[in-house]
Amino acid sequence: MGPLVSLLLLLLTPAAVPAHGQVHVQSSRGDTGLVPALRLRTEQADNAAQYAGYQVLRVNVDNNGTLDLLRTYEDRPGVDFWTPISPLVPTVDVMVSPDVRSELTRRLKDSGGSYGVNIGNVQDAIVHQNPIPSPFYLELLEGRQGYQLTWKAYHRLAVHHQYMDYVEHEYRGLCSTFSVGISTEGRNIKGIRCGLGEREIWIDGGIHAREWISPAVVSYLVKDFSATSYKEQDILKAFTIYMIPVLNPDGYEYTHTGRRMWRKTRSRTPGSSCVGADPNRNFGYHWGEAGTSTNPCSDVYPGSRPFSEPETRGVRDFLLQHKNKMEMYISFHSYSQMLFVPYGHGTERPSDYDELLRVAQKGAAALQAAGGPAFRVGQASRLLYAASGGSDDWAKAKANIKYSFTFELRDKGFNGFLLPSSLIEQSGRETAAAVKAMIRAIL
Ligand code: 0X9
Ligand code: ZN
Repeated sequence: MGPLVSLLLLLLTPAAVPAHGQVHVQSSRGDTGLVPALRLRTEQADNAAQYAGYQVLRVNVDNNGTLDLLRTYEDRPGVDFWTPISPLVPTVDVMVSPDVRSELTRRLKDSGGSYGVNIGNVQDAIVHQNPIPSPFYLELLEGRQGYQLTWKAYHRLAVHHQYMDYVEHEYRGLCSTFSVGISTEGRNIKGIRCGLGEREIWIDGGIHAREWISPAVVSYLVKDFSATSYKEQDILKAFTIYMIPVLNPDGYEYTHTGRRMWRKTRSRTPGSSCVGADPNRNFGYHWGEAGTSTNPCSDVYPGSRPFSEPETRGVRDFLLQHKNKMEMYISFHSYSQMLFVPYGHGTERPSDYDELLRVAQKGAAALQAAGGPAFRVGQASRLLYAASGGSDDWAKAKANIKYSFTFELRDKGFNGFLLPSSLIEQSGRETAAAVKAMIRAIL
């Protein structure tokens, strides 16, 4: 088959593509019988099976009684809050085991509370999020030179790293790889810089392990600033853009092979059997205040001290070295469809808040103009909840980066962290439009 024919077929094939460099043969265990036409990755099927019978509920919190009731479920086994218990929002999304589900729904009914079901079958949703493509498409990808990354599937860390190596090789003189260190479990915290300019911009994804759309979208930005860089010459002449798709590589790999809903790093805490710290609570500005828990088992445990995690130390050291050149910091999370402006630890605002808001609003407008949904713009502490020790606040207050933002990407909870891989491409397209509009707003 000639390369042109292959390319044409690639473009025409609607199926998703593999999450690995090598092809995974369908396992008999992967054949659940529930979804006969679907092919599963072995590790994905094992991972999903842990969530058998789990549901994601959307609880209405229009009264304080319900908020208090939900608080009694914090840090309980079989309970995972997907959105924070906050008086600022009308609903809370919570994933529950079958046991907790019966208890919680009964108590809600008894107390006059109400809820809906966002995801009726979490196991199924995990399986459907990232299907293996057809054998025909796999064969085509096998024959592809250079890299296996696509924007039709969620990929493992090695595939993200392979893509950056490919971009460095293919766009020599424009892009080159870099590292901000090694994770707790020994993985490279790898990034790629593209651009020829003196001025600098930082973009990171995958701080939170389970928010898979984030690394996928950052790798889409890498593509935009390399493969189609001719369209972005104004940006790339003025700026060098540093991009790290997977800032928490240990957590990210664990979501593929261990627990799909893992959020934190994978560091060991002395004196506790619980693992990991929330990297977005671990930065050294207002560390350990609002929105954190001293319980090492909590998903918002900020670590034993500021910058206890090698992943956050890597960002700190790099950004401090670039203090005088770095002008914009953007961190990608999911989900909620919001774009945050500092500060998030509390409701105080920086003196240049209006200017930051102007740039963020340009981003949200461009995102919508590119066919995306509406994103709310404002402070996390006013739109969602106050949370301290975040990377965005630290970048603004301590690393002196004027324009600091956090995106909460798609969706609004219909799929939550289990956003289907078929939505990666559109998310990438609309988010890239937002980022480029924000950069052009400060050109
Ligand atoms: O809580 C977080 O870290 C972010 N939301 S998420 O659901 N992805 O976990 C929001 C962080 C906003 N920034 C600050 N609070 N500083
Ligand atoms: Zn997050």
